[in-house]
Amino acid sequence: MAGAPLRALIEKRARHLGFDVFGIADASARPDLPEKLNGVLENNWHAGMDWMFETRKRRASPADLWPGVRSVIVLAMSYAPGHDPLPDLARRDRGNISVYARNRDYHSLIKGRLKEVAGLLASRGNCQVKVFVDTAPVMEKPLAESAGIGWQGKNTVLTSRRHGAWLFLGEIYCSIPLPPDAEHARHCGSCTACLDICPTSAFPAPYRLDARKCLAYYNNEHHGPIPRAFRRPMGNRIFGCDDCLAVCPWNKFARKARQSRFHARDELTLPPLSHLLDMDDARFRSTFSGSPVRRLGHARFLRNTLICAANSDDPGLLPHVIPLLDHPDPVVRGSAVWALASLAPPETFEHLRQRHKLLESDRGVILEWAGESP
Ligand code: B12
Ligand code: SF4
Ligand code: SF4
Repeated sequence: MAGAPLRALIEKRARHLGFDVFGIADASARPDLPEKLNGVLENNWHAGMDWMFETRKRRASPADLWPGVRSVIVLAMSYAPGHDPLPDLARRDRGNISVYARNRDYHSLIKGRLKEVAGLLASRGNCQVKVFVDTAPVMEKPLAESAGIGWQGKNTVLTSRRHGAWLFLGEIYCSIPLPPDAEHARHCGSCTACLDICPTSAFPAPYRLDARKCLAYYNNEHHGPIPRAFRRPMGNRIFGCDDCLAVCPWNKFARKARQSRFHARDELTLPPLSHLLDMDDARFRSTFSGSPVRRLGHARFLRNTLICAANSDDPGLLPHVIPLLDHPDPVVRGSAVWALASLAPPETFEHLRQRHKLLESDRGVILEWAGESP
């Protein structure tokens, strides 16, 4: 089987498996990507994500990743929340987990189903296939644009007229030519809502993002202390950031995600910061089992939660912060000092600083965190 009948067969199976959008791009559809990716790397907009530099050649060109590829099938699932998440930012005593991480990790769900579609394609099309979701060196958004699934908005996110900004992407690379879709036109017009709302001005220009200024980079990808300039803007975002997605006017056409595994779990919807600070490693692992938050690890999770505690301006959190001054990880201890300095009156802060031996032994780290020169 080949051509249009093969395409119709795999599209039908994909939709049956819960994919909301399906499109095909020719593997050579984006000769512009090497130059664009190099431009991003030369400007250091990839921040500490060195893997983007290391894999740049095969990332920007499907044929460099796999010389046998002829077509790229892009599939997407909606994770639309069915409500506006922006008001959640005002709940300063709560931890705000971005919409995509409030339930199951999408990687395993999407990958399993992509493999099923790919298996059918391989057997009926008598071809070779490879499947990718997120972590492979593939530029998923521009390929999705070429496959007619949507367009990259000014926030760089793949946006759809039907599903707004709330789509997870996955791809099947395949070794035979399949009838491609037309590239999707851009529908941002004169709108600049996503650029205007960004709390850290992370867009150097429309359609370009400087990850060195993006909160989703700091609270998700970054290791080490959160740089001081980004602590206040982090607000209550303990994981990810949705502002530049949530504000997009195209979301008004999005229906709540069909996949119940992407619907927010109650415990992951604005949990109290006090509960999160009290979690030990075992409790952290069981609460976030299966969620992308678990990939952070307990120490980085505490780091983020302490920064949000500092931003809560609620001294009632101090009893939950103080035990973390003795945490074995210096980044957690430093974040606890930052929270303490923000929440405690100066005399309490001074008293604790003198009492805690760890504060002395980590003097350099701690003073830097507390806002003084070591
Ligand atoms: C690295 C990464 C990040 C980084 C960098 C984000 C970024 N915009 O690149 C960080 C950690 C910040 C991040 C955050 C998020 N991410 Co992310 N991330 C990725 C990842 C792994 C790679 C993306 C990539 O290649 N970036 C490199 C840049 C160079 O790619 P690009 O944005 O397409 O580059 C374009 C522009 O630079 C532009 N450009 C460059 N030069 C020029 C010049 C001119 C003249 C013009 C016009 C344009 C232009 O053109 C390039 C090509 O189109 C992908 C998965 C994947 N393998 O693709 C997920 C992915 C992009 N992330 C995803 C998600 C869900 C998010 C978050 C929403 C999570 C959250 N809520 O916190 C945020 C969104 C933040 C945002 N505004 O982008 C989804 C997005 C789905 C979608 N609908 O688009 C993806 C596709 C994962 C998936 N499989 O679903 N992410
Ligand atoms: S995810 Fe948040 S911080 Fe990052 S670009 Fe969008 S609005 Fe700005
Ligand atoms: S908010 Fe406006 S500019 Fe940004 S992606 Fe949506 S339509 Fe485009």
